[in-house]
Amino acid sequence: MESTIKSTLVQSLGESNGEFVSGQRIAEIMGCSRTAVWKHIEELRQEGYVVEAVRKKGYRIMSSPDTVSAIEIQNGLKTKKLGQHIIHYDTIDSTQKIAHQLVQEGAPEGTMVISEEQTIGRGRLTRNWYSPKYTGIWMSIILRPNLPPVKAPQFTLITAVAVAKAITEVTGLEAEIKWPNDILIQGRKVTGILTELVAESDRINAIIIGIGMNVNQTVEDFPEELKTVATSLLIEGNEPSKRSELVKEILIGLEKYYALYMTEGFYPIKLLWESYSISIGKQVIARTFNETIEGTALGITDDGVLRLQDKNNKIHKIYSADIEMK
Ligand code: BT5
Repeated sequence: MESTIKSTLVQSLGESNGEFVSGQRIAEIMGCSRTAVWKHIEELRQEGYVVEAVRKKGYRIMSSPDTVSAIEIQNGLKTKKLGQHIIHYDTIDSTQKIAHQLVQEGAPEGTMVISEEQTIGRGRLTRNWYSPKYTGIWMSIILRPNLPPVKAPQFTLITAVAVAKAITEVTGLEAEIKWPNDILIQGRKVTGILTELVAESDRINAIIIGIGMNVNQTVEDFPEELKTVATSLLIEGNEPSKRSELVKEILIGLEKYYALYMTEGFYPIKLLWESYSISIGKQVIARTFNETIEGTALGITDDGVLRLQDKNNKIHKIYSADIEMK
């Protein structure tokens, strides 16, 4: 079915909040005949929607398929920019890679790429990100803040707050942030964030925020090497979650915190971030590009840099590292 027709149909049914909508009413909204409405409803059913049809009452959606299509995400999405333009794939190598191409083509702020599966999902440096089909959220969002490039790492922390909050809102689970880019539940990684910068010498052209979230995987779904370090919302909460709901919450939160950051600076984000942080006050090992430092994580600076105190009381500023909790 053509996506605009489908989108209007899903929306007109969705807005009635579970009430029936008459075939006549849908036909008026869509500007087509009642027979055409019936045909489109049949097509929706073939795509996994459960639609109840009752004579003289009309139609209502009983359940939607768990996809992260643009239609599912944009249905009822109340953001101004983020997610207003979505490119959805069934399978792709990496949403991050596509987002880079879109940046070069001049894609507007808020453009988002999302895929049901990634075949070459990537983490930081040259690491892989395991992104199996239909069970997680693999998405990249393009932002175009008018800021100097040094500010880019703060976007990982802004995103972390939005993601941790979205998890709690949708599932009730308590998510914690491990500096800089991990979201953990019960000490295991449920989400990774990858912030990439496209910049000219003194100004950001675009920031591409990649978010990988494990949602409906079981323990058996993870490869051996991830079984003890990774987790999913299903494993932690014993209930499947609707991925599109989570994406909506992430977009709403990210738009809100991004606006807050652009008007008031990093300080209010820092306070929120600290309320979710697991590393502060703990003994950690930080592996940076060229050294390994052990010490106490004191907190983050007003720029989002980690402050680490070693056993000789020397305070180190860590801009980028992998953190191991002791
Ligand atoms: C990250 O890297 O945590 C950033 C992950 C970003 C993934 C998103 S998905 C959408 C977008 N498109 C992409 O291609 N990427 C982004 P890092 O901190 O380097 O962590 C990578 C490490 O996490 C790996 O070396 C594994 O040990 C582990 N890992 C891999 N897949 C995982 C998964 N699904 N869940 C938990 N841990 C995983």
